Amino acid sequence: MKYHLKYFLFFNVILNTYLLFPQSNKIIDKTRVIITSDGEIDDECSMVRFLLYANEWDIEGIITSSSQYHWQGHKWAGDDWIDPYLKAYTEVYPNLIKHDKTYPAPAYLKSINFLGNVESEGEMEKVTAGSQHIVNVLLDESDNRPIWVQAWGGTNTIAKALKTIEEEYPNKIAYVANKLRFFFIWEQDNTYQTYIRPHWGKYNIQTIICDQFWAVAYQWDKIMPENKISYFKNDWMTPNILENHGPLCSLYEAYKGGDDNEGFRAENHKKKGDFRSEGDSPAFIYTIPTGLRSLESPDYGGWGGRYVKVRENTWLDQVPEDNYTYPEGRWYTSTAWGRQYMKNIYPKNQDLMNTYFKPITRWADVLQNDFAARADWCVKSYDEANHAPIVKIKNGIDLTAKPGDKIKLNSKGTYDPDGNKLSYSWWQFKEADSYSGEIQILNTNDQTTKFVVPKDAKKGDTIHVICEVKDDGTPQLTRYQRIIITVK
Ligand SMILES: [Ca+2]
Ligand SMILES: [Ca+2]
Ligand SMILES: [Ca+2]
Repeated sequence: MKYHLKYFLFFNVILNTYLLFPQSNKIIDKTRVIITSDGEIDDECSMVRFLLYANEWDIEGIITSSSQYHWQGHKWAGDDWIDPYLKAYTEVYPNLIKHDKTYPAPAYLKSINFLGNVESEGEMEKVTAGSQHIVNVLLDESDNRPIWVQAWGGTNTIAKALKTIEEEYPNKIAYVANKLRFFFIWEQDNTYQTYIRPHWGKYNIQTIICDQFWAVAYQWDKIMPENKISYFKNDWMTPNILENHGPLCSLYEAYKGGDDNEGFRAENHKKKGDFRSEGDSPAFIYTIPTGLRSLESPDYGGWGGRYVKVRENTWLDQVPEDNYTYPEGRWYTSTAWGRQYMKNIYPKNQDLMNTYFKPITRWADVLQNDFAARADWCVKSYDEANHAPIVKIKNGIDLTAKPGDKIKLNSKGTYDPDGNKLSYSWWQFKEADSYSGEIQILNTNDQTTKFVVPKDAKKGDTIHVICEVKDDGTPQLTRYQRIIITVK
């Protein structure tokens, strides 16, 4: 049965791809990503997790950049810091493809790994292999799909690529802008403000600048709620990730204990083997397909957080204070709300802190279990490991309805590739929908559910309902389908 489902799914993907895009030989439904990273120790942790999810995207570039914290010669991990991670990926790749044949070949990942602008903070004068690769990908008109360009460090290499396009291919600017989606972990240098925003701002590029990443950065132990913190402790990290999961997970730089960690505030209650930091991971976690449809709008919310529009097409973290004024310029260590809170206000007003980081912490247990499953994929056979449920909704996922209408939702057809028993939970994503009230969902733990569109819902209001499905495998895995009902 397991194999039937696997091959059924595989052929379905091939068939759908062929039917929808017969001119292409690519698997079309993957999200395209380029990552740029400054090689900080927590980028190294993020790199392990990123590579475990390499099957989820068309990875178009892995580029080393600088930042206000790191550049060549200054707290620098080395121009080739990624090499050991790609080497370890090469070693676990034969096992990873037992779980998904679409993991990219190691040689391919090496071929798109380049050194970008790294000589100093914010350097964007020189054409580098990294900046030029980004130029080439963005100008390639054989693939017009959007591309999520992520800054795990400074935005300078991205800025240099855009400057090259502006200067040498001015007639392609609009074409390139139309493909671009930005996800920055802070503005870790000044180049977004000094170059990208003034020169490319008018093209309305969707730009997420994230501060809520602090939930999974160095201060996770202050921010994670009590019921989720165990997933970041040695007792969980060591057996699930650090030990007996192959050479890639062995590279994961967990907290070593003592004061040997540059840039890390050693605290007595952190133990050897504890999670250290993955401040940049939200940039790619946001693009993992989970059924939450987070790529459709930054305010939908998903594993990588939830963001609100503060100007033009720029999305920042939702600050839980009335009359808060976002800074006009950079959103970074000196201005971002979460950083300021952790520095100046913590441990006071923790209800505000909990609200601010909830868009990430709410998923933290699920996210860690998913990570553990991927770690298993490095060493276990298909039958020994767990794989996430596939959630299907029979009624469609974009519905329209009038106030007073009865909505029935049916998730029959949802299945687990391992044949695990599934449990269901239907809930309203109140933060994400524009309807201000609450709907009464019936049979919240059945495969089918129903509710009435409230009488006070206005034309144009949206109601977001999540069908959340958990398997009973080890570790337990969760997937979703978001259904959006628009009131007519
Ligand atoms: Ca970084
Ligand atoms: Ca499963
Ligand atoms: Ca709402």
